[in-house]
Amino acid sequence: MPRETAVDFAIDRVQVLAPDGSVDEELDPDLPEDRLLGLYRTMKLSRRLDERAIALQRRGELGTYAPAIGQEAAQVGSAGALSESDWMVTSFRETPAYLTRGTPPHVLLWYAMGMEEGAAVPRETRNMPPSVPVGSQALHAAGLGWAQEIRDEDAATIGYFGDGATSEGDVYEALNLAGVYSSHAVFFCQNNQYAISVPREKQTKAETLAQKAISAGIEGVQVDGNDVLGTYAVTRDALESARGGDPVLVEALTYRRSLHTTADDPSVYRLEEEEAEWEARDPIERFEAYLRDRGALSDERIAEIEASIEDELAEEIERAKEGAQRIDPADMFEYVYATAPPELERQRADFGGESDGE
Ligand SMILES: Cc1ncc(C[n+]2csc(CCOP(=O)(O)OP(=O)(O)O)c2C)c(N)n1
Repeated sequence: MPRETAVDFAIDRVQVLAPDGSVDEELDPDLPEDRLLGLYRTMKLSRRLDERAIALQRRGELGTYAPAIGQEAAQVGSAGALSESDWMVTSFRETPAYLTRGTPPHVLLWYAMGMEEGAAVPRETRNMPPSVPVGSQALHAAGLGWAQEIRDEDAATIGYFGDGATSEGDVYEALNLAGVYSSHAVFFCQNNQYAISVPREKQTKAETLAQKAISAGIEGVQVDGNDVLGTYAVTRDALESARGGDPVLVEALTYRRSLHTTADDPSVYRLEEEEAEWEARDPIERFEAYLRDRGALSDERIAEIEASIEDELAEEIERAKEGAQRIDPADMFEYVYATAPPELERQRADFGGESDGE
């Protein structure tokens, strides 16, 4: 029997807004100017919140915090493409995505302050709380997306995880299950080049992470993760596909410009030259230059936006600190289950907390 190609695969890479400011007309999502400015403000808000959170941690006012500096376009573009009926599953670095979905900064700070209320899922939102176990987010997204398929919902679920997570069996299992059961999942892998100190090259010999979709028989695509128009357009299409029962794996190529968490020092495992290279590709600066070019932003307008962000964060940080006065360890039994299982009720009773009897 002759040897022949059984199946041929290809992985596309998408970029809409190039670093030189040029826009691919065909792929441009053509968002109205107020939407573009909204995305820009959220990216800036997230950057500033991360900076303030690191400072708060250094002063002992916050627990461990994982900043998303450098990853704002990947998250704001993708979360910006979600509709209200879509679910979002996050790991521990999704401040920009939460802000895009309307979670106020003080709630994100509560979580980092150890206040359980910061992990509540209010009825009106469809955002899961952060899930720290690496790779778990893919399983949660596959399951939620499967439920959407069973219920015949016109909605999808996005699951955020990192390049390191793609080495976990959980992610392969999630991709596989999603394919077989037509889960409405979009697996959004932020390839920020490092899993703490482990570089992308040590993670896998595969040329792309997107091609891991192929083994599950689902679509995989790469996008320039520092291009907010690109991440929006690719995620919008992936969500559309997922709502119809065809899950997608998106690999967003980006860079974690700051610390893994406040417990990390990247200078011991990566070179300044590399950091400088990615600084030049900063997602906020790229988008800002584009918005200036099309006349949507001026020095004056930027100063106004920055001032409004400072005011908002001053208030939000105050609110977070006030709320944190109410931290009650017994709250660890709250917010996860609508009806707590008996074992948890037993632990709650041992702990001495009140049971609400649900
Ligand atoms: C199952 C599991 N193993 C190990 C850890 C410790 N840990 C936390 S973050 C991390 C690296 C994750 O890297 P990546 O998936 O690339 O995401 P990033 O942190 O870069 O956003 C590890 C090993 C964990 N949280 N969960």
